[in-house]
Amino acid sequence: MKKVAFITGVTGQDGAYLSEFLLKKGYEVHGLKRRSSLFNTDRIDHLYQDPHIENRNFILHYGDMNDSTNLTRLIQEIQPDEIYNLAAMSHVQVSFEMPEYTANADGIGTLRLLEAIRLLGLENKTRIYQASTSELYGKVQEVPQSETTPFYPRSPYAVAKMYAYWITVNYREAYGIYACNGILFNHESPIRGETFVTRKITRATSRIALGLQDKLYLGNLDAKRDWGHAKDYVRMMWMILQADEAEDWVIATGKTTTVRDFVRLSFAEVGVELEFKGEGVNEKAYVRSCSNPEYQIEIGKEVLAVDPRYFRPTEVELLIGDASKANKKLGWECQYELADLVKDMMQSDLNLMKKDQYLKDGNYRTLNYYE
Ligand code: NDP
Ligand code: GDR
Repeated sequence: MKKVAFITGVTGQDGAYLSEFLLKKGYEVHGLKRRSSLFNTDRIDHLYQDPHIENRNFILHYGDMNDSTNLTRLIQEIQPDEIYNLAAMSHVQVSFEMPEYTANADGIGTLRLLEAIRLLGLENKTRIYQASTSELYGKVQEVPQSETTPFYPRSPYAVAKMYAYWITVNYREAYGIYACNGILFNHESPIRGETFVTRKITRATSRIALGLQDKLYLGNLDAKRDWGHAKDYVRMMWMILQADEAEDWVIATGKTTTVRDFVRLSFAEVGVELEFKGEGVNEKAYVRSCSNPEYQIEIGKEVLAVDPRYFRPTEVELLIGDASKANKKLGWECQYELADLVKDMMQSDLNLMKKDQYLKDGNYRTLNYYE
């Protein structure tokens, strides 16, 4: 019998990789997508199956985390063996602008799924994975951060995710539901949303190298993150739901890097060495040398400046995870190093931006949205 999975947030970075992963394992995959005025399925278009064919194994349903009746009806129809709750308003800075929406979708949204499992009497059938986050650790209490490190959330996003974390634990303890939190540290990829810092950097580096953009503006360059590759992390989501017992797990690489060093690594991929000068809001980066003749970037050119609009009201300065529990008990290990991740993202963005260069050369309009 093939297993049936229901993925909320199927159109996001992790939803797309997880769908691929589960389809390869022979699952029937159902995904929740939001109605939008334009197609929003870019990341999963290669998996799309015409609704007119029979025996599809990848099926999309309209819905929203803020709509309990919709979620309950879908779970009743799909009767999933596994639910992966990946849907969220996932941008930390945006959550300061949309705190109530974030609380509803990211916090109460999780409750809606757990309640649906209970109302439908699926406690013994349906396992659920909750996309928890290293943002729960927020203000540094201890490093590296593990399953026993106390939480101190520092944004409306993290506070909403904290509710989701505990309601998942509570439904496991109260009703015996197989419900787990994966406390995942930052994970990136070529399909990472364009406004997260890594993708913003690899896109801008590619555009600057190709002469499509002058400068990159960033916020806090000192923030340190434990960055892994999303492909490694979705494998772990599945492993978490296959374990004998429902538990909570930290997933991380155990290494941390500043935003500034991520910029350095990205520019190095196009043969550019940068020199950083100044401090705080006055910090800038200039091209010291350029060894790749394919990219004609002027020596001394200013390619990065700090813009305080990207500072957060409360910041998470340092994240570094201790995934030894998952390493030991589940045998999980990352296959990608940070250098592989940067290379993968840069190669993909250079290819994408070459399309823009082609359009620009032909006097066609290109997207100039750098947020
Ligand atoms: P993305 O932002 O790429 O994807 C989020 C998904 O949630 C999208 O499919 C989005 O739909 C959907 N979504 C947002 N709001 C709603 C809503 N109200 N109802 C239904 N769907 C909604 O996130 P990632 O793939 O990077 O992350 C997946 C999950 O893991 C998120 O919950 C995130 O908070 C969490 N997480 C991510 C980490 C990371 O480093 N990537 C680390 C730790 C946790 P649409 O495409 O229409 O916008
Ligand atoms: P984060 O990711 O907040 O860790 O949340 P993001 O890439 O947005 O920020 C990482 C760090 O970079 C600093 N930064 C900037 N960030 C953005 N987005 N844009 C900038 O211009 C910029 N300049 C500096 C930030 O201040 C921050 O310190 C991600 C999301 O995927 C969450 O959903 C997830 O839960 C956590 O990772 C783990």
